[in-house]
Formats: sequence, structure tokens, C-alpha cells
Amino acid sequence: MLKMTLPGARVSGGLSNLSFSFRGMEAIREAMHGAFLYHAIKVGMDMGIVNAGNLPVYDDIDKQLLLLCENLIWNRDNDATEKLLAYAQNNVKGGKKVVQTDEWREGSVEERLEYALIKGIEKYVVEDVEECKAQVDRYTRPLHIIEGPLMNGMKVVGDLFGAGKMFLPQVIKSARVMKKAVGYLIPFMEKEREEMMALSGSAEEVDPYQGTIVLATVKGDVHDIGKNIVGVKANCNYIVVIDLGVMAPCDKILKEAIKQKADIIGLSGLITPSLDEMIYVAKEMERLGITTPLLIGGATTSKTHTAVKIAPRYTSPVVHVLDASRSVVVCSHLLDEAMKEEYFEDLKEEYEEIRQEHYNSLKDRRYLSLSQAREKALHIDWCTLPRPVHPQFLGTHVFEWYDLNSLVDFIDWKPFFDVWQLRGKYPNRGYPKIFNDKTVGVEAQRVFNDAQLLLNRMIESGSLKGRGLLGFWHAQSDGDDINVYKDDVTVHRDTKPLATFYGLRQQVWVISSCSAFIPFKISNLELKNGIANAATPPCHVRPVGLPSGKKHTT
Ligand code: B12
Repeated sequence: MLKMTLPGARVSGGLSNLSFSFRGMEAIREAMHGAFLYHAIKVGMDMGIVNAGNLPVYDDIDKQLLLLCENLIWNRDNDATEKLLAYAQNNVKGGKKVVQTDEWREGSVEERLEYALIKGIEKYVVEDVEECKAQVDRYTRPLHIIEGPLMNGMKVVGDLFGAGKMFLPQVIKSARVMKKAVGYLIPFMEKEREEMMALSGSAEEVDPYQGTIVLATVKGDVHDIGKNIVGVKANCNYIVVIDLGVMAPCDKILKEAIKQKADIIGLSGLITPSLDEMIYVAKEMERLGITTPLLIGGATTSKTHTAVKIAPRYTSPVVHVLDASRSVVVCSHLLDEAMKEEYFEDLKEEYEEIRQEHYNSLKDRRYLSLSQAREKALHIDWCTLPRPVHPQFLGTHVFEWYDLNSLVDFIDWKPFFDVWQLRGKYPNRGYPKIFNDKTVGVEAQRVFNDAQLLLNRMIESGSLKGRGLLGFWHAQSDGDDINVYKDDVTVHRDTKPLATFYGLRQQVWVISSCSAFIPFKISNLELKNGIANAATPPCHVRPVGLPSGKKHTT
């Protein structure tokens, strides 16, 4: 309400006030702060004054404690304060934290690294990276440790951050751990390069370097871990790296590239605004008549964005590169005079196809007005239609060990081939036609067969568990939204819902008259994905005879 009335206003607050009455019981206070921030940020809090170093990850807060904290914060239970006090007295001793053990050190080295990254614990990271390094069969090169356990850990950090379950100060701590680990590995990667040079017999006076790359994280973006890895990797592969750091403005990048006679320019970007900045850099390169190949990388970039939005702005090669390993192959192609032209031609063809596919998917898109879309909603006449079948149960049902064999037929293999970057050409694009493609068919079949073997092994050994959750609730529509209710209440017009699925009416014109919902926010209740999906009917349900906005039980 405040932000709606005063759009320029920002919300800040000192969290210690919230938990002040529990002073001396840090574990309780930290849990309250973590729980409060998790919800407050979602509803518009911009800044919190809190000891950032002591914030727990939301998912890690003891579930009983979390419930008690949330009941208190949301004022859901009249006895919430007493219950939390009782918990505090029974579980928190001498004001010390409840859990402060090194139990996590008992896991595998990969699990320990992941834990250290999530918790931002630097203490053991070098020791753990050393342990990985000692496993020479598993991690034959230092880079494999970065691209394996360390990247996996950062992915979890990113997912938790994206879900609002980790906060910025915690991610900064994770980044420090990652940097320490990478920093430790860099000298080994350099040593590896020197050894390879010695092996290949490169004489000192012969310049072993294949070319020069100017690397930068674009203006407005501070992420540099990925770019640094690309730099180290390039350097280990005999490419001179000029690293311009982060937040590099376009003119700085281009001036330096011209000055250093760069053979390649590499841009890194991890936040959405960086995508536009990259387009700007490409446009400027074209305007200035530069012909240096341009590499695009970083977690938010994609091949489709590069092909559709960046490559058309620049006549020389623009290549999207997924990770540091691939960057070396791409650089080698671009630096090899004999291969360069053919590689660029292939690339142009591939990006043109991606563009065509993208534009084709948009071509027939027509939009309805909101009122037309609402009118096209499914209107059920509950009085004349047979009553819906009553489900066998209400509430949730958990499938603990669902037979995976019965799910295999439902696997969508397209993303699998996408990940392997195997694209069949029309008409052999999708699975299983991709196997007929003359270019990628054989390879697609090979990775598919490997996947079958692995899948069978996982199913037979039980290492993969089919766990699912299904839920049925009383529900009624309220305009574009759907309210769901506790299974044991009789629903009346004014019954308080358990949760609301806020729906946006689908305005894209589709041949089917039943326009689907896009649920985008759930209030009141934290529903797990599975439940939310299971409970969302495919079509908007509003009884005939009741104007939009009125409620009716379905
Ligand atoms: C660590 C991190 C931070 C750290 C960065 C520290 C540092 N020194 O880099 C800090 C805490 C500072 C940070 C800040 C922010 N972050 Co941040 N951050 C991350 C996180 C968790 C990990 C990034 C990372 O280092 N990954 C590991 C590296 C190795 O992977 P990578 O960068 O993808 O690099 C690989 C490839 O992409 C490729 N590559 C990368 N660059 C290049 C370049 C070239 C030329 C080539 C060829 C290849 C290449 O090779 C690399 C190695 O294989 C990501 C989530 C994620 N999983 O990506 C969010 C994430 C990127 N951050 C995000 C956000 C929103 C922010 C903030 C805006 C938060 C805020 N509210 O202030 C700020 C941004 C400030 C700014 N102006 O830039 C969002 C971006 C969402 C979006 N689409 O816009 C993400 C995706 C998290 C999320 N799920 O919401 N962040």
C-alpha cells in the first residue's frame, strides 16, 4: 500500500527490534531474522539492518523453530510468544547457538565443498580442494575441480538466492569461498601450462601464445568469478589475457582491444541488464568498423539471446560460450587462420536457424484483450453438468517410492539433447527423429544410449528415488484467482481460504477456447511446487450466472 501510494518510497528496518525480547538467545534471534527477511523481501522490503554475518539460510532453520517463529511473526497463534519462549528455554543453552558442530565435515569432499560454499565457510576450503586434487583419477586437472564440485555448489547458492532463501551478504561470503578455492588452484593450472609447454618443446624465444583476448564483465555488472576462470583457462592454453575487471564501460573495452590488437573480445554478464549492455557493445563495434570476434558468456546469456539479439548487430563472429572449457575450443577455432572462415560460416548458419525458429514461434502469436480473454474462460454450468467425481482423498498424498519404470515413457528428451547442444535440422529436430539427422544423428543416438544405460542402472540400484506429492482441495474461483480451502471445512462465500493462486488470464490467442492460467503468486501458505501444480486446474472455472468476481465452490 505504501509503495503503491508513494512509488519512490523504500522500506527499511532494524531487525533486532523484532527479536529484542529474546536477547541472549542468538539462535532464536537469528532464526527470527531469517524467517522475517524471507517473507519481508518478497513483499517489498528493500533494506534490513541486521548482522549479515549471522543470518541462517531459510531452509536450514530447524523446522519446529521456524514454525514457532513464523507463527509469532504472522501473529497466527495467540500463544506464539509463550511457545517460542518455552522452546528457547528447552533448547537454547547459555545463550549459545543451538547447533554449532562440525558434523558436516563427515560428508564426502564434494558435499563438504557445497556446504562450505552455501554457509560461506572459508576455514577448510583449501584443505578440501587439496583433497579433491589428490584424487587424480577423478579430477585429472585442477579445472575439473572448479567445473565440478565448486560450480555445483555455486549453482545451489544461486538457486537458494533466486528463491529468496539466501540473502546478498550470504552470497558475498559464498563468493569469497569460491574465490579462495579458485585462487588456490590457479598456480596449479599455471604450472600445468608450463609443463605442457616444456613437453611440447616450445623454445623460450618462440612466442608460444596463439593470440590475445580482452576480457571484461560489462558495465553495471560486478560478477567476475566465471570471467576469471575463463581467463585462467585461456591463459593455460597459450592465450594472452588482458582482464579489464568488472563494470567495464564499452569505450574502455574497445579502446583496450584496439590498443592491444586483441584477436578476441570476451564479455561476461550475469544479470539481465548486462544483456542490453552486450548488445550495445556489439553495435558500437559495428559502428567503429571493428572486426574482432566477440565471445559472449555468463549465466544469464544464452545461445538464443546471442543469435537473436546480439549477432545481427555485428557482422563479424559473435559466439555464445557456455563455459570455460568450451571457451578454449572456440578461441582455438577463431585463432586458427585455416579454420576461422569455415567455423564462422557454420556459426552463421546455426544462428540463422535459431533466429528463424525463434521468429516462427512468434509469427502466429495474436493477442486478445483482457475482457475477451476473460470471456473465453471456461464457464461451467454446475446445475446442468454431472457433478465432478469426488476425489478419493482431500489434502495431500505423498508417493515415497514411485515406480520409476512407469515414468520413463514420460521423459521429455528434448532438453536432454539441448543440453548436449545436439540440434537436428528440420524435419529431424525433435526426439526420436533427431536420430535420422545426418549431422548429429549418430552422436544423438550414442548419448541417448548412454543415458538409457545410466537410467536403468539408477532405477535398478534404487539410487534415484521417485518421490511425488499430489493434493486435492476444495477450491473456488474469485475473478482470475483461485482460492483453496482446508479439506475439513464447508466452504461458504466468505470462508477464509488456505491459499490463493493469483492468476493472469492468458491473452495469447490459442485455437482451444479454454485459456489457461499463469499462476504467479501464492499467498497465505507456502505450498510446495508439486502441490501447487496439482491443485491448479487447467482452466479458469467460473460458474455461469455469477458475474466475474463472485465466488462459487467447484
Ligand atoms: C556469486 C554471486 C554474486 C556475488 C558476485 C561475486 C563476484 N565477485 O563475482 C555478489 C554477491 C557480489 C552478487 C551480487 C549480485 N547478484 Co549475484 N550471483 C552470484 C551467483 C550465486 C553465482 C555466480 C557465480 O560466480 N557462478 C559461478 C561461475 C563460475 O559461473 P558463471 O559466472 O556462470 O561462469 C561460467 C560460464 O557462465 C562461463 N562464462 C562466464 N563469463 C564468461 C565470459 C566469457 C567471455 C566466456 C567465454 C564464458 C563465460 O564460464 C564460466 C566458467 O565455466 C549467481 C547465481 C548463479 N548460479 O549463477 C547470482 C546471480 C547471478 N546474481 C543475481 C543478482 C540478482 C545479483 C544482484 C543484483 C543482487 C542484488 N540484489 O544486489 C547483485 C548484482 C550486482 C551487480 N550490479 O552486478 C542473479 C541474477 C538474476 C538476473 N537474471 O538478473 C543470480 C542469477 C542469482 C539469482 N538466481 O537470482 N552475486
